[in-house]
Amino acid sequence: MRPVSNILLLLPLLVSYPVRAAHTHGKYDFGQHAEYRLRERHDQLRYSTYVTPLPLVGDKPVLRRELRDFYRDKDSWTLYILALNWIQYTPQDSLFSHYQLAAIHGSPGLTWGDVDSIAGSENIGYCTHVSVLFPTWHRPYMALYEQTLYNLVQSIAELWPEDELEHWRETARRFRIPYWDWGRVTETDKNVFPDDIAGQRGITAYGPNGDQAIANPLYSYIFQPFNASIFPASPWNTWTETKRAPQPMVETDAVSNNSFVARSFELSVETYQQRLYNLLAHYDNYSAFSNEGWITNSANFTQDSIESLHDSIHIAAGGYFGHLAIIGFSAFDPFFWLHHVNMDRIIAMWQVLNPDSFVVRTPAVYATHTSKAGEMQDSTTALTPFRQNASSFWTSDTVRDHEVFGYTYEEVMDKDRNKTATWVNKLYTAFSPVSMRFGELGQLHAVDDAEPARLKLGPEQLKVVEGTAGDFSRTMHPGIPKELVSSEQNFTDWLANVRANKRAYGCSYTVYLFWDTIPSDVSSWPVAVNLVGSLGIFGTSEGAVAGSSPQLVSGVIPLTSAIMRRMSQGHIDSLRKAEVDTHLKTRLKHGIALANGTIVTYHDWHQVSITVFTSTIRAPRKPSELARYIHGAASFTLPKS
Ligand SMILES: *[C@@H]1O[C@H](CO)[C@@H](O)[C@H](O)[C@H]1NC(C)=O
Ligand SMILES: *[C@@H]1O[C@H](CO)[C@@H](O)[C@H](O)[C@H]1NC(C)=O
Ligand SMILES: *[C@@H]1O[C@H](CO)[C@@H](O)[C@H](O)[C@H]1NC(C)=O
Ligand SMILES: *[C@@H]1O[C@H](CO)[C@@H](O)[C@H](O)[C@H]1NC(C)=O
Ligand SMILES: *[C@@H]1O[C@H](CO)[C@@H](O)[C@H](O)[C@H]1NC(C)=O
Ligand SMILES: *[C@@H]1O[C@H](CO)[C@@H](O)[C@H](O)[C@H]1NC(C)=O
Ligand SMILES: *[C@@H]1O[C@H](CO)[C@@H](O)[C@H](O)[C@H]1NC(C)=O
Ligand SMILES: *[C@@H]1O[C@H](CO)[C@@H](O)[C@H](O)[C@H]1NC(C)=O
Ligand SMILES: [Cu+2]
Repeated sequence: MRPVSNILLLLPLLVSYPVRAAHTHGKYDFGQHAEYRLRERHDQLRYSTYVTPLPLVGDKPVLRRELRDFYRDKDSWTLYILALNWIQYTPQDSLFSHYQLAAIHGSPGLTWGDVDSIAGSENIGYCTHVSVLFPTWHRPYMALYEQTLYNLVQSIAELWPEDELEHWRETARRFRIPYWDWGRVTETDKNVFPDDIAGQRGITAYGPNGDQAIANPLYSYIFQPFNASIFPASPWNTWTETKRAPQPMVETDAVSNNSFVARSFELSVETYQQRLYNLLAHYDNYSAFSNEGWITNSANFTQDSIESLHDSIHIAAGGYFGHLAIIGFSAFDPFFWLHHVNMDRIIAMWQVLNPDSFVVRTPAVYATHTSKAGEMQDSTTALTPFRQNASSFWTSDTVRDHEVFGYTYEEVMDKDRNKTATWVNKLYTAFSPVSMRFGELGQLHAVDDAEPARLKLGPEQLKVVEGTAGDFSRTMHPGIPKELVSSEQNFTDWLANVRANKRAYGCSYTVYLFWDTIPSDVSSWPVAVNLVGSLGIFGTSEGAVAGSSPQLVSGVIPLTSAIMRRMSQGHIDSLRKAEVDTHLKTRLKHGIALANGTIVTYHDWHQVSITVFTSTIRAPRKPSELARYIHGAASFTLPKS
């Protein structure tokens, strides 16, 4: 798009690569000649800011894989790490640097690819939130990122010696970006958050120029160079790299605590998995599923949304003060991309299950770089700044089928409802009475007639579902008699519906539920052993001033698994509604913490309400069928203190 003279192509010769002295590990050194070739290739990208489909392999779209599976494929991993490291160390003035790709999303509000801002939106990103375009806008965004890495990977593969070239070229052709499934629980992958992969600052990377110590591109992004003025406040304007759960919290020399993040995911995967299962099984309307805007006519049973669940993951992975927990800073953290590719996979799964429901005309709640709040959005709205060609931007209609970009996911590759449903049952029922049902049917290992032949989950995954895996003590509750949980193949599902004002505090915040006592030290809340669940809300400073209208959003904290654990510990005798309600009323405590670790006193709870909702759910009769909502009723609203 941007006219570039040939002279510019010579510039790379003169560019030197800043490696910050403060960091002992840095950029992979490909060698002088190779660096030049790569830089030249990377710079050629600026001829086009189109997002284009990646080449198929064997006439088929290529699978995007889960981070931990991808990690075990050592050569693909090598190419991925080298390409990530390269874009992170590409100077920030390049359109295809990690910095500028991330800046499309939020801060500092750059104009990308000459797609200009409207007046008043100069300082905000292009991303759409609380919007029917939330799922579809991020699809070409991830594709642009994938295409950038893919192009680099093709060039990096060329740097190996002649006798290895064919192998590396073949590996490169199959390159697609990985995703992080934060709902995945297996015995081999003990950490839901892959602390073992992302937790060390430095790693040894293999490459065409041998093994080298480099900065781990999944640990942080180190700004190139750091510009304090893009961050309005302390501590971010003192931090030269992205951080997760930084300790000591606001100090300039704070260090990410990835093991804290890992611990909080270990405790919360139970609620994330129940939310995900419910979203896939019970939400059949795109408007309710797609975003967290409180759709007033939405039933009490569909108060959650994929966007709200996505917010919770962001805030948990960022921790107090972490970049991921702040909407405008989040894309700088390398985990943003892994999380959003997973979001895209979940959305693709939902689409296979609900092929007929999609974007309907709805007004935008928030402004973006190119659009005003209140503007109507529909399936033909341009998803800026992602161009399809010289005359068109991608739209929700043109990205409706993800395969248009040349990738797919194992769970949706056949676009067969029964196969996708089977995957949902296999992957996300470890903390649901649904797994009891499968255990009873003896169908965990049985190959259903509709089961995809490719379904090859290891025995370790199934063991978890059976509740026999030693380390997963929070897993489904061995020893609870089935009669106490379900009758006529139905079971009762408990949810806490949370309605809140996104603008209440001018920053992100989290609603927490605990059993019995609220821990006094707020920094321990995400990892408290008596945590029932939490709901993270991506707050905005917009309209935080008095008199501005509230932006109501809704989300859900599932309670069923926590109640069953309570029962297995002897606190409740049965799952009869009256008994459980009494227990919840007297023993469930709730608190709110802001992203900066401030506890909100009840006096300052603005427009936050938590209502317990119970429903009767029909368990599936076979693995290719999902649980079904039958009826439900609001039980009671939690008192403020
Ligand atoms: C730093 O960021 C500010 C705000 O975006 C911008 O105006 C300024 O030009 C940047 N400085 C440098 C050296 O890039
Ligand atoms: C990091 O988090 C872990 C797990 O919660 C905790 O045990 C450890 O003390 C924390 N480290 C620091 C430096 O805060
Ligand atoms: C949803 O629950 C609220 C109480 O929290 C109740 O007032 C309302 O009638 C319920 N709506 C529906 C559609 O059942
Ligand atoms: C989904 O809900 C929206 C908003 O309430 C409505 O306009 C649309 O018709 C519904 N879609 C389907 C497929 O029912
Ligand atoms: C650009 O893409 C649109 C939408 O698919 C298509 O209708 C149009 O013909 C294309 N234009 C060019 C110049 O290729
Ligand atoms: C999916 O399963 C249902 C029954 O559970 C069956 O009627 C239907 O034919 C299956 N569809 C496909 C495409 O296999
Ligand atoms: C169980 O589910 C069936 C529908 O599948 C329904 O007819 C029946 O009333 C439910 N039983 C109870 C106790 O809710
Ligand atoms: C935390 O954020 C709130 C709202 O922005 C602010 O009022 C409060 O002073 C902050 N507290 C700390 C310790 O930074
Ligand atoms: Cu996000």
